[in-house]
Amino acid sequence: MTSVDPDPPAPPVTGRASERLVTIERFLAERQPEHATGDLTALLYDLALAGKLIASKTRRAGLTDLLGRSGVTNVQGEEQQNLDLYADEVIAGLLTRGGRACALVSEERAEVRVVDGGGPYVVAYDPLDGSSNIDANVSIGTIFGVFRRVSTEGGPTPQDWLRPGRDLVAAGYVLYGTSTMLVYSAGDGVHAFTLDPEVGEFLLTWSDLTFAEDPSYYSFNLATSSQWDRGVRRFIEWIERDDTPTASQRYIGSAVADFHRNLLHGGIFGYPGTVEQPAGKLRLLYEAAPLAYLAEQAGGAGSDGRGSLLDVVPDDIHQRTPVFVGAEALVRRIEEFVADG
Ligand code: FBP
Repeated sequence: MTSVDPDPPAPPVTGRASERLVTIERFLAERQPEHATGDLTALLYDLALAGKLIASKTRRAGLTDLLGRSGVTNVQGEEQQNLDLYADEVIAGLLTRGGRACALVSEERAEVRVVDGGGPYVVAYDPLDGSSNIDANVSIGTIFGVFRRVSTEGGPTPQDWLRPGRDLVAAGYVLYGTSTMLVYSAGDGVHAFTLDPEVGEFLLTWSDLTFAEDPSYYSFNLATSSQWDRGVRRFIEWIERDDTPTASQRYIGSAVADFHRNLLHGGIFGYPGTVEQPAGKLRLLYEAAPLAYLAEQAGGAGSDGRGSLLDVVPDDIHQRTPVFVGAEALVRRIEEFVADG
């Protein structure tokens, strides 16, 4: 029997390490397609600035009254953390004043926020993903997805935000961890920037990130596995066998952080449906679809167990979905096991 190293050294990151000092502003401007109006670039700047502001608060949360619960319950039935509300306010404020967004979909708001006189984009976002980890000082993040408005007359309508992930023009996240990183794609690969707190700039760390072929990690909350689809349980049995890819189990409980580690070192993150919650926990529009978009841009895949998450058209802005995102071979393997039932 081969002995499995429980803590293998992380393989090198599959992406081009930046040899030059490049700010996100410069990178976005250099990568802007010829026909671009600059609106998307400006909107991504606003999201980067929101990330800097939220990072400055999360870093000092224990020194301020921002830790803890707000006593208010959101549309998901979850008690909102003070930092959830702060992050939502910062993002909504910047995107409303920025003039590039016509509608905002937020995990923390029951309804869509329509921006008078807004621009051509709809932004769906989770202001702070992994809220249950805030007080424990574990990595959390902001997730966002950007759609181009399709309606032409009057104000934006549900046809502008009840969209499949396939229609995204950009997606990304800001990870508040050992360092603050912004990872995004606008349809031309996945790129990562690190916030240099001394100069207050997001500087390019890796461009064109892709999922490593050999997976190092699988990330599932196994505590609910007894309630999962038989196919998903068989996948876990398969990946834990000695004669299958050597992957270690790692689960942070912040989807953005679990996704990020697996993007850098190869692996899969999954949040299956259960008997009690067949649609799972994660939300399609502002958690699952943006992560699936990034996964596909990085040569991986995103699935609900039966097909691509990017082809699911939501009926509701807070619709939930089972989620499996990561290296393509592993996502396909899950789909096969689920199909076998
Ligand atoms: P929010 O914190 O944005 O509500 O996100 C949900 C989430 O925290 C994910 O980030 C994470 O993957 C999952 O829930 C953890 O759930 P559980 O505690 O059931 O494993």
